[in-house]
Amino acid sequence: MLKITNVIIVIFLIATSFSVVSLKIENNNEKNEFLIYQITPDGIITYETMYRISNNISISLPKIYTESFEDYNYIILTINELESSILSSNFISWKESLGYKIKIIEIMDELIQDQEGKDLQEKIRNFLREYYTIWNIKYMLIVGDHETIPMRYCYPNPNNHRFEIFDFTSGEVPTDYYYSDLSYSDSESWDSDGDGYYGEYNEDNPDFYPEIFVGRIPTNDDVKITYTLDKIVKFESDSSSWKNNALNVGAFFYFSNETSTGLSMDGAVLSY
Ligand SMILES: [Ca+2]
Ligand SMILES: [Ca+2]
Ligand SMILES: [Ca+2]
Repeated sequence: MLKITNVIIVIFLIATSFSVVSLKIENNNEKNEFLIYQITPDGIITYETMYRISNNISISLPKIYTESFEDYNYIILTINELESSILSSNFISWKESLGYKIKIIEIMDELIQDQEGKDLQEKIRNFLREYYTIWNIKYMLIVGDHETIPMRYCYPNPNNHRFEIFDFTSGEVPTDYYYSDLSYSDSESWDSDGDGYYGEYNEDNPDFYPEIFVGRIPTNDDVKITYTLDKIVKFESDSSSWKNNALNVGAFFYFSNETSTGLSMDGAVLSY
């Protein structure tokens, strides 16, 4: 009977606390053994750790329990100096009205700076790798230019590690996709051969399947940032009919009837 009561107390404390919880057990049994649960918005998940607690001992629950209550599916990564330009726009209130849970992260935050990593890019990626499942991150918007928040520089041709500015035969290719494919550590994926050159075809092994979706507003100009974010809001919130008359032209692949000769494509007809 006491065990059941204790389990209920544990669940109650975890569910209502957002800081580290200290739990005091008071009963006369020699020892109690019970499960501690992690509760998420999706329901109750049994945490695999089982604690054995003796009389009148206080335990502090691990950080993971409290952080699991944070749920941010939309991260904005920026620097302190640009945060006000983001807050000046209607972007966050608009996205929240759509149901997104937004958190602004600055690159100097401990969450990033305390990560392992030989450069800022790897620290950012390791932060994302640690938190994308805990917070349910689905989207990250980078606000800042490439010098402020660098891309990962990759070398798809493993025999061309050369970089000369304005030389288009240089082998260096910058990409934010590095922040999107998070499945494995750098040494197991983006630089699996360990030579310090990322994304080499046939030598490194990113899996190219995104865990989160990454975009960027590539400027440090406050006015342009606010303008761009409000423009996105204006576009997304506009439901008028012109949106049904737009064709975004680009490359498309793997359509039906792809191998037919002539101009016939997949048979789709555009209406206007
Ligand atoms: Ca490599
Ligand atoms: Ca290599
Ligand atoms: Ca992946």
